[in-house]
Amino acid sequence: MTLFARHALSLTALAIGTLGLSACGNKDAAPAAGAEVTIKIGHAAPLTGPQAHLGKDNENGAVMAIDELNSRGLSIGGNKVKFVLISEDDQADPKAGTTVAQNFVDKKVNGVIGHLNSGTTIPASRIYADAGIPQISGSATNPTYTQQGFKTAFRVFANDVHQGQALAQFATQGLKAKTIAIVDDRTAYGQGLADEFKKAAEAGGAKIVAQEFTTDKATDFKAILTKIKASNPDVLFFSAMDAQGGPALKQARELGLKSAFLIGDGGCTPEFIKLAGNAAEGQYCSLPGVPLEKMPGGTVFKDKYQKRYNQQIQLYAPYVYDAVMVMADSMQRANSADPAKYLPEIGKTQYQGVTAKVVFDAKGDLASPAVSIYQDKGGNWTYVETVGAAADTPAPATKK
Ligand code: ABU
Repeated sequence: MTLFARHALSLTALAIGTLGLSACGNKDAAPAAGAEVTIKIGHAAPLTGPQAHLGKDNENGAVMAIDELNSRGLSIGGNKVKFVLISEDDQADPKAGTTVAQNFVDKKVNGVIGHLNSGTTIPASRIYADAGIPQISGSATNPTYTQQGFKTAFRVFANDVHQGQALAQFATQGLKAKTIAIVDDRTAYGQGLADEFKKAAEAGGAKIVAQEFTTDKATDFKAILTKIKASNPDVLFFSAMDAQGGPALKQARELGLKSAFLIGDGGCTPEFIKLAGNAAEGQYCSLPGVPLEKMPGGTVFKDKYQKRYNQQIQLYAPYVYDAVMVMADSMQRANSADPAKYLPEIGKTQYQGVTAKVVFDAKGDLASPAVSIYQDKGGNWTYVETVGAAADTPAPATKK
């Protein structure tokens, strides 16, 4: 039993009693020809705490993919396969993330989807790399994740070099900001994105007039916002998740801070607008990729998601869905779910996903990432523009 809540996942995880079995009751034995084989996919995200709504959204995307794969009745390596999702709560905590990762290794999962946060994804990635287990994140954006030289690390989402540049370009050219204040939450995501944004904003001619720090647990931002108000910046870039960004924007307006408010993907959610209330009107966020409506399978996915879960997509569900599909596609091309056999196929991926055509560069990042900017209009994030190309068909560059 782990320290973390295990989430039994409707139809998909009901086979959890067979998770240690390669096939039909023979633990770790080679499956008999024609036997059904279980393929274990680990999924990690915060399923409790202030980011639980995002973790659940990721999990929902993974469950949809797993159920769809199972409905296809696939055979791999001559055996009928059943995909099972093992979803664990890493609490968005780096230490808990490594415990979850070790747990997945001990369970001999065939691959891992996640983690959600850069702060958990990066330390966990070393554990997966050491164990040779492929990992695809649909949401972690800190560039370090794919810069460590691990053959096992991939993501189906633009990283924060691209996102920081897109945000800075929008601030300096779109909003014509000359003075900018930055707040970050000191997580791998918040700090990393703030660093990339700052570099690009300064290169674009803006002056950073204030820089303050918070945490991913904070709820009261009035002290740092009061300091920022004194410098009266054109733009406040708040590099944190929605649980902090929404209340911070609300408090900024209560204090009379009038700067345009800009937040990255962690705040580009319906939850942010709910938390910020009327203060969100007219403010901006960025999100890797193109709007759901412009994605190849976005509208169909959105309808299926809303029908199944009776709620809006929060953020990353379509990317996590694609991450599972890319992993399964690689297994099919390798004709094996053995990590050592299908890992080389991931780097050669040319998969037409819901979100984009997924093609990786030599590091395991998307070869041709895009980032879009949105503005809250009437309580909805409304598309403004896309910076960068949506992935088309560049030549795949396999990890060496
Ligand atoms: N990309 C924002 C949320 C996940 C992360 O920590 O990277």
